[in-house]
Amino acid sequence: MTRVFSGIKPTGEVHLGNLLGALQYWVEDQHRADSFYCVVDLHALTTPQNPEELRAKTLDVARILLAIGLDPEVCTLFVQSHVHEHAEMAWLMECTVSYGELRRMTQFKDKSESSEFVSGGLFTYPALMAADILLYETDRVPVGDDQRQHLEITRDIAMRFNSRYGDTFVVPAAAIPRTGARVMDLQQPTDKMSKSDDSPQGTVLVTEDPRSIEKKFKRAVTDSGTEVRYDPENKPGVSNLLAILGAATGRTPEEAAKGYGQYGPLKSDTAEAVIELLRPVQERYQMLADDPGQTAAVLRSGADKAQQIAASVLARARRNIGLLSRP
Ligand code: ATP
Ligand code: LTN
Repeated sequence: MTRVFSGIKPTGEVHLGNLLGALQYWVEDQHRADSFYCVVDLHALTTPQNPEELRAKTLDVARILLAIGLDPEVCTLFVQSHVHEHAEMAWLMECTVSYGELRRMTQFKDKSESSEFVSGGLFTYPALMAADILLYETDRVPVGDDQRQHLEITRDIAMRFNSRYGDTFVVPAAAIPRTGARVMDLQQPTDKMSKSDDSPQGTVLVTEDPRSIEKKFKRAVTDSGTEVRYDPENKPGVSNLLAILGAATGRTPEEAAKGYGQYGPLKSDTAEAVIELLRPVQERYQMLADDPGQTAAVLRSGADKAQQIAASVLARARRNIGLLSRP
């Protein structure tokens, strides 16, 4: 069976970009592949976090993943730091990737330019991500378009390790959806919707109240002119609404554009489609919030299951790279 692995950081709140660009595919994949989904708390540490908030967010993101439809009977859901093999494997990856390769990562450039404190971990972030993926003999990694470069570097690391030290890792493929792959900020439609950027009016949260969602879409920045057409280059605002409407209703943005002559109805229909998409998710989220033990139990058995695989792949990598086994 195909093995799928993906991760989400417990920084900020889960938003519509996460859902349409990645998480909805996780839910689909769990039924056709052996799927591992991870709340990557070690990756969150690459930027300074408040300890209490990080702990709470880690549990909260797991709850949201269950609410959107991940079924712990079918897939494996766990927290990255609960399986210590990730941190250890990351070191082997850091020593396999080159400085030049890391320096070319655009996410590092973007994030480091806008931060006061740039950690060493932010720079070596892709090595930890490669460790996550390679530990599970992953065939396919469903991610949003922004992760394309990180997937490429993971493949390069795997191939280099295999050619230096013998066959050790499965070389994974990216699975990037065509529609919804990059949901943009409603106020700045040339930037991606993001958890950690400070743009509350441009970001729609998965747990957000319907009235507030409606307001945000009503105030979404559109483009000059009045024509409704999918043209991300010249009409980024309208195209983003069409991409969201399409992804929320299972159509392409071009199909979603049909029949609209004005921006107003497009905005209200998009808001309605999003509210309907989120309604059952929010109901389940509330039920899980009322019973925190349920999510904790899922994470405990998820970590046990993940660790069995991670430990055996790490042992193979340690052996092949030449580390002496503990006598
Ligand atoms: P941050 O803003 O802190 O970088 P993020 O919102 O990008 O976080 P992640 O935890 O890094 O979220 O990503 C989880 C998944 O969501 C990834 O597969 C990522 O590609 C996808 N994703 C994130 N933002 C968007 C977006 N605006 N459009 C589509 N997919 C997205
Ligand atoms: N870097 C990713 C999160 C992430 C991930 C992974 C995704 C960490 N490890 C492994 C897929 C597979 C991000 O910023 N969205």
